Amino acid sequence: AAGARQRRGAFIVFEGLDRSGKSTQVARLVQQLNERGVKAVAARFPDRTLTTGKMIDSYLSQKADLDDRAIHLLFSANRWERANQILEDLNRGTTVVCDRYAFSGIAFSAIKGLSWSWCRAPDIGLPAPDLVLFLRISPSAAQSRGGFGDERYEKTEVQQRVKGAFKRLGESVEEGKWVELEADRGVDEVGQEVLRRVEEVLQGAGMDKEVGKLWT
Ligand code: FDM
Ligand code: MG
Repeated sequence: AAGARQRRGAFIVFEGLDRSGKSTQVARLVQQLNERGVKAVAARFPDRTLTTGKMIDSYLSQKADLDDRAIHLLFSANRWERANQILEDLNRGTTVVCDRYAFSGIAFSAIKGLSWSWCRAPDIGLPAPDLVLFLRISPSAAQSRGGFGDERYEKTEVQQRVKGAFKRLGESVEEGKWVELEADRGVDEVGQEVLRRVEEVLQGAGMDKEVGKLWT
């Protein structure tokens, strides 16, 4: 019909604690979609290859210290550096599967005592995910998966508090767009549920609409 536009790709975000299996599920989902003829690419935040990513990397690897607000804004700027690319991909019909996003941004900063609204502000207007898949795992189960490394935040106590912040975030996201999946299961079991949820989104009416803007 006149004016009909090509359906866009879906913006799928994985969130969860460290070691919850996000990276594994992102790679698996992209591969499965491609095998089914659905164009899909992976993304991740922080993207350590970008200009801001280098500074974030030295902060996380504890080579540099930064004020809590400065690092928060860098994480947000890191997303803004990629935002147009994500938008272009989606509008070309490519699905973008992302490992962490603004929800991690708020969760990890809010536990330091920065206010919720201050943490949200710099991410307002970023491309909004069509679906957030939260991989739920207890900090102790996550730790038993091979332990944490030496990066900042890779401590059970921090993960425990972040878990609480994520819970609050989930309650603030539009109905149906935040889905919690039990992650303390086999990769394939989790992956099957992931694929089912994503296919629902891809077949839904949302892909005929413009990409939303976060927190608006
Ligand atoms: N993290 C991640 C933040 O503190 N803010 C953010 O905006 C994002 C995207 O960075 F501990 C934290 C979460 C994690 C660390 O992430 C590095 P990866 O996924 O382990 O690389
Ligand atoms: Mg990590």
